[in-house]
Amino acid sequence: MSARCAALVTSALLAGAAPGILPSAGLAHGGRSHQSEDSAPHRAADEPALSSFTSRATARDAATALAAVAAPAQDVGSWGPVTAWPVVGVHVALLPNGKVLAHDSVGDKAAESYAVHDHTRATVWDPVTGTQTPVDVHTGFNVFCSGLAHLTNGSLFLAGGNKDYALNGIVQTHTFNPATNTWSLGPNMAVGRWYPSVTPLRNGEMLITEGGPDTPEIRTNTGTLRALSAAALNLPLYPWLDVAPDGRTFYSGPDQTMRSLDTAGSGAWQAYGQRDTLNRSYGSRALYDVGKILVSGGAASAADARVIDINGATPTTSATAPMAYRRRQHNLTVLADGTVLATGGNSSGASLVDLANGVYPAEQWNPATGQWKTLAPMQVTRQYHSTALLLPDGRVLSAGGGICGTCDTVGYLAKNAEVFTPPYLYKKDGSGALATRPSIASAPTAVGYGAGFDVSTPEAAAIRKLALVRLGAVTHSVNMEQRYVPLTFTAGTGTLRATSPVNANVAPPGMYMLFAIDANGVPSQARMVTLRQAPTVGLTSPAAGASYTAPATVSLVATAKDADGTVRKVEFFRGTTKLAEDLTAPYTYTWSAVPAGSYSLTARATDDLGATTTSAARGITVRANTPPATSITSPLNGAVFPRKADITIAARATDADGTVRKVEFFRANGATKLGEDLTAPYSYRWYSALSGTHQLRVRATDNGGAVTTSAAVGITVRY
Ligand SMILES: [Cu+2]
Repeated sequence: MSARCAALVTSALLAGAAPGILPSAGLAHGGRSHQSEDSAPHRAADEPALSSFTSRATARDAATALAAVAAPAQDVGSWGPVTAWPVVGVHVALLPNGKVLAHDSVGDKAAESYAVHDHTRATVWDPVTGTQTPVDVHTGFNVFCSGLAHLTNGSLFLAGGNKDYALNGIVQTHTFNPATNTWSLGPNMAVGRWYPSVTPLRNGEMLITEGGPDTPEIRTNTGTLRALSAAALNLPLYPWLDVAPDGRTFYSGPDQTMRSLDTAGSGAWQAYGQRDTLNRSYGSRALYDVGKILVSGGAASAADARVIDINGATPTTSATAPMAYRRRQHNLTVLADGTVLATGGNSSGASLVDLANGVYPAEQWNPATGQWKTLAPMQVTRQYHSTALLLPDGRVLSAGGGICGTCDTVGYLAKNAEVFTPPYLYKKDGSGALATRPSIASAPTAVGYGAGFDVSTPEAAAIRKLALVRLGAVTHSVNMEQRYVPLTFTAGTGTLRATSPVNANVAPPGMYMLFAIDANGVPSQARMVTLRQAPTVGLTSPAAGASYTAPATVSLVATAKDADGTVRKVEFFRGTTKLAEDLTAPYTYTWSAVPAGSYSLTARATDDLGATTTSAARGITVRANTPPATSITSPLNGAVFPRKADITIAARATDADGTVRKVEFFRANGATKLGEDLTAPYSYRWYSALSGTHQLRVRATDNGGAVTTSAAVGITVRY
């Protein structure tokens, strides 16, 4: 298990402002002293005091930073107002509807301060209207310090959380459904996790790593969990993991050794060389292009940044310019144009928070030049438990900070957020006005891999770049899934013909923002697009070209699989007419009483994201059935027998297009059955025949079930 519990590290550095304003429970945390703090009851009235203390203690630094980066918004961007939030943005995730899910803990103070952890404060923030909708977790658990990432359908999957004041992890998994704003519990993990990472995989599965237990677990596409029992490995908390172009999951930090994890079967790790010499604890990373990762900062507030290229057989690293500011506890965020934004952090190397050494200016890294550019400064210092998230309008949410022992000690609480408008959204004419954005008039809501698709935009001729950006899910300086995927395209009139990512290694299945960027570098509003693999389906029965005799019974059997999800149903068709559907494997249907004809049979599979695939057709022939011919050969019509005679009735029966299955013998003109014979020669011996006159008949049945009744033969048995 990893070196644990950074939240317990105390590195209190009081800012210059009056310490008398500090809230009451500002005791330093150390070792096992939580109980003593628990005895000091938490007062809700402290909360605004904590927030306002933070603002006042840092106001002068923020103002100094603002004065130092005085340039027009077209060059350095701008920050919106600081708005109070109902929760601290410790964990934030973009939802498919463009809103943001945020959650923190049971209260504003360090988790060690609360004896009971039976719920979580959570909110859905609408960046368009600014409204907050409470969506607290009431499953009985605190998902503070969980890992979180998007399922392929856009729901959030959370692993672990905070069990108690001793900061033990929980075994629970949760899912947040953004369509209903509801939480549900998933299966329990083998061991509790606190500070785990969740990584969406190429096949729609979710990888859960660390947070205590060293054995990774996988959430399968049916929602169950399995352990990667051969891949136990001690990694730092909140490890940095991303699916690489080779399909494995690449580990880029925060410690130095680079690794790849094959998540198939019971799992297997491969270790490579060192990324660099820094243990980038509370640094940050961003996958800003296919197989390319930027890492920056961390350790003792390093300025150093590196690029890792994981496109080849072994990863290669290269230096890139250092940030202008040393940072730890900052966030890296890929922007709509593929540049990377660094926000927040501290410059002193303080483990969690240092109010006197917050880094206020944002910086933007350009992958084309490898250079950072200093941008406008934020207004609230955002350090431990702060987050940043790219929004569908190309702006960046910057939220949170606080909720830790050291935070309480130094008076740090940032229960608020501010939104950064990057330079690319401003006109370049010095007017300070927002640029006219290109627009995406329409785009498909879902596309497969390596497929062409059309994006309609009135500005088609001006579009220079088209890209998918995966919805972010961020906590503790770790965006668990951000990924920038440029798309190739050709411009037509009002339309861009784009090609989707070649495979799920380049862009794991799930939801992405589609941005179009024009010649001025201005991004459109994003459209949400789901990448998904269609299911595969085939008919295994009937055999191709099989022939039947009418009325036929045809057994249809299909196999169906979905590489990045689950099969929801298989439908069976004759031509365009649906025969039936089966929701569960094995997928079967028995088609009965099929009349003569030629039929083209197909099966159509639908997966959990609504993608469908129709199988290759199988042709069958059902031939009309010629009925058998039959007649009584003996006795002859008009024959007369003595009383109680034993009479042998013999019949001939043939079938031109098959075989005779049976011949039945009757008297009373077919009303009374005497007996039957299954094999030729067909006969029946009628012992002690009844006195009187009889009309004898036989009835032949063939292999297709067709029946022919013979002409009657009249006989007399004397009294
Ligand atoms: Cu935490």
